[in-house]
Amino acid sequence: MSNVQHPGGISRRTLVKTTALGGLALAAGGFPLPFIPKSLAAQTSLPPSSPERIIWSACTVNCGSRCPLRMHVVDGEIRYVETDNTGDDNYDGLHQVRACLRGRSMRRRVYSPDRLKYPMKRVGKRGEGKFVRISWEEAFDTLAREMQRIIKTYGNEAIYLNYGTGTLGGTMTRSWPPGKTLIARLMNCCGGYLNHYGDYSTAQIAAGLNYTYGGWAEGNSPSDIENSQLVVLFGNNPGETRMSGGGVTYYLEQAREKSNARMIIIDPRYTDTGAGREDEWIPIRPGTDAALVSGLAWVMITENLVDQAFLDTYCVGYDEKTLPAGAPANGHYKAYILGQGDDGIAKTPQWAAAITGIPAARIVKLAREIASAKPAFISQGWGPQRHSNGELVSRAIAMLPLLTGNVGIHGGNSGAREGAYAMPFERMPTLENPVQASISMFMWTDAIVRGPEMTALRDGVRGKAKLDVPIKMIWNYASNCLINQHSQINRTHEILQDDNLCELIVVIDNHMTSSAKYADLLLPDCTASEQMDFALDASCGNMDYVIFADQAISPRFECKTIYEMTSEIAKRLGVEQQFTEGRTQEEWLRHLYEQSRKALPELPDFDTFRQQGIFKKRDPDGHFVAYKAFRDDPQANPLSTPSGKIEIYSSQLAQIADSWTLEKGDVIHPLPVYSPGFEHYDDPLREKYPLQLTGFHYKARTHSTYGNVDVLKAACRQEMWMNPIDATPRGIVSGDTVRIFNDRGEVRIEVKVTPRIIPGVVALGEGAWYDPDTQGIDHAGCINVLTTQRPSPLAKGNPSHSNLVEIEKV
Ligand SMILES: Nc1nc2c(c(=O)[nH]1)N[C@H]1C(S)=C(S)[C@@H](COP(=O)(O)OP(=O)(O)OC[C@H]3O[C@@H](n4cnc5c(=O)[nH]c(N)nc54)[C@H](O)[C@@H]3O)O[C@H]1N2
Ligand SMILES: Nc1nc2c(c(=O)[nH]1)N[C@H]1C(S)=C(S)[C@@H](COP(=O)(O)OP(=O)(O)OC[C@H]3O[C@@H](n4cnc5c(=O)[nH]c(N)nc54)[C@H](O)[C@@H]3O)O[C@H]1N2
Ligand code: SF4
Ligand SMILES: [Mo]
Repeated sequence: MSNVQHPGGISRRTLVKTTALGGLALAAGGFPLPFIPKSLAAQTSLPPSSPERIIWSACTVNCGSRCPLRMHVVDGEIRYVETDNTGDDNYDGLHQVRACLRGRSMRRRVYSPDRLKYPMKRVGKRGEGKFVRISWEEAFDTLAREMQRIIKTYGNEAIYLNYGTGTLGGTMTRSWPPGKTLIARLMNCCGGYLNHYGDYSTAQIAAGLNYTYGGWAEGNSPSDIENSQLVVLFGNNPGETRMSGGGVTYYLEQAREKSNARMIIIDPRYTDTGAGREDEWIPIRPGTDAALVSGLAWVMITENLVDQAFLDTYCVGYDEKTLPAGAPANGHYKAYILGQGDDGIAKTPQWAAAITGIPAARIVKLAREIASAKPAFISQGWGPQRHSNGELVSRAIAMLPLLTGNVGIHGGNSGAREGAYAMPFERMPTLENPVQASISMFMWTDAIVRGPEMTALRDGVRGKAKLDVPIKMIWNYASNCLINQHSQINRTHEILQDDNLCELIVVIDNHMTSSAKYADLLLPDCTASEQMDFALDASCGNMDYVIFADQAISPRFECKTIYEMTSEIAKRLGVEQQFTEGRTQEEWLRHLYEQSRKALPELPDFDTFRQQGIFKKRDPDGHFVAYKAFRDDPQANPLSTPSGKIEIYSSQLAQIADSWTLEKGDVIHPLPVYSPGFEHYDDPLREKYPLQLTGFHYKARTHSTYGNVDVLKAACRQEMWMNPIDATPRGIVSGDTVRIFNDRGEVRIEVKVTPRIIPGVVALGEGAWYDPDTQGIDHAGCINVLTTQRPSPLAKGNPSHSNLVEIEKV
């Protein structure tokens, strides 16, 4: 079954030619027509009294891209939205950064009926969504008073800044990481807050590859694929997750046009990144990539295809020669693969086939293909690591470029996700947090219920041996992680409903989201269209840019900017001068801009930039090559790992494995071994819940943001993917409504029966707007009703893609 063909069997070259810029229905390129209201299409008929102004703005959501929007404003209202029109459309020049259809639908988000209009306070039970309108004065006074009470009663450690990425691309409005937000700046003026580490995106890979490479694992820029012979993507779907004309999907295809690199996609789903452009799709069971890699390694080792000189020079623990002191005999990787280690199992292709669902012959062929293509760009998205065994998976996938010596060279990669060139641009200073303690971003519900029981060695508390107090107040800024985006919604609901536990929840958002319904104080924020900011943070290739996101319209209703809100609260807490330093929002932006110009002298003056809207700069080094300095001279440029080398065997992990208290079944291991994790393909729980449910990031939304835009919902329906082999015996056909359920809850949604998914697995795009009925059954297709709060072993991260469920036709 592993050779499931992609639909149509069209050669990718044909498709690439006909679909510039990624060629996706929702990708960049011109597609504005259906979204211009009919009455506005004829701009030429505007009365002379209301001249049209075109204002540069931006889409600042967390999609990994970042796009400029040009707002056409008439009579103080956005009439329609266009995107970058600067420069030429030359890939080798300062190419255009074209927004996807989400960004182009921004008008519908700004003018949505879901917009929060006034400050409100809760009146019903928490989570019921019953509020009354209050004045801003009352909101600020209450907030300041309650915050002081909580600090006095419990200390600053009881105040938590929840994860929220709704506007992480802003400078003043930046909502993540927590320590870089205006909320953090405010809290740091008043004694600090409980911080978090890690993120829902990359918890497991960041923790895992930290032990391999030391720190965040870098990747070559995707533009460097023009030097590659082969591209191997493990659970990496830039066609859907890096969608704009400035994003990875554009680089990937343009660079492959130059190098003619083959592309192999390893994913349980046939993704839009493939869509005819790939050379092969290899479907794999979720959570089993480490087994596939082990099988590939067995072939490479036994057929003498490994780059022994690279492993000897740059790595620790491949074989006995470089095994660190203190490691057990035969504790090295080669012994593990050949069956000479602890478990005594040879990781043959047959062994791997039984676990992954990929035929042994295909594994042998793939090993030879990868080993013989020099150089090869081997990368992983973040789907494979968003699992219960994700730390091990991420390290295992990184073994392939190590075994083949592809790290630190042009056309190669580290096995991590693609990297990018980044300009030095100044960000808002947020001061120091006096509170040392931090928790994994995934563990906040536990910190509400049992904070003082949470320790470093069991729950991953950092900065301290244990927490002293539970979370008593939450700032939830630009976040739907109170409910929608956090795992196990029914459990979270129970915890939040009890306002004796967490005593104050402040939500600052644009829309009445499911998280907003859990606010005690609900504060309406301006959108990017209603204020001035700079937009940054695109994960792209070898061209970086910054966008002047100007104010296009005045704030809607009574909305205020986050800077105004935090300044007003600072005033009430007696720290206004320290917080504002006497500057308005525009004065801060002018100040930061002048500082940025010192590092980037080619930046035009502020007013020219404002007119020009976007400033782009190409990487002066051509392409970013991860770990190039280390490869060129490992003595002069050691890594930040304890050995200074790439650690295949990590003594630090061996020590953690010995000292941490772990749940039954949790594995932390010094080597990148295969361990199935929990809720896996071979779990005894499959008797009850036989199907693996995996999530994915969906083109219809950025998480939940844009999830209320009608035209996007219509264009890309929320539906559960299911293979005919699983659907037929259940009497299910496309378009049926199905129950997806496990012990944690139930979701009802339409099904799409398709060979684009491996049998035994169903998939649901994450981020749909949670819509429970009176029995708690969700009717929107919100996957977090079904996901678990159990954290992954090392990162204490979200295993969002590891779930077992059963499906029935309604
Ligand atoms: N099951 C499952 N769950 C997941 C994931 C998964 O793969 N599967 N993915 C996880 C990942 S990787 C992430 S990053 C998180 C993302 O989770 P979140 O960071 O919560 O992202 P969004 O859902 O986009 O919600 C952002 C919120 O910001 C609001 N917002 C947008 N713009 C603005 C603004 O200008 N001002 C203010 N104040 N608010 C604004 C939106 O209305 C929305 O409520 O979800 C995680 N949850
Ligand atoms: N349109 C859109 N773009 C986005 C986002 C969004 O919500 N919408 N979110 C943004 C954010 S914050 C993030 S963190 C990134 C997320 O980027 P990723 O984490 O890379 O995205 P996912 O869709 O979760 O996973 C990528 C692929 O991995 C596959 N996969 C799942 N499990 C496995 C496995 O065990 N093995 C293998 N080989 N593949 C597996 C999935 O089917 C999917 O196709 O995307 C960003 N871009
Ligand atoms: S959602 Fe992402 S790709 Fe789409 S317009 Fe916004 S920043 Fe660009
Ligand atoms: Mo993310």
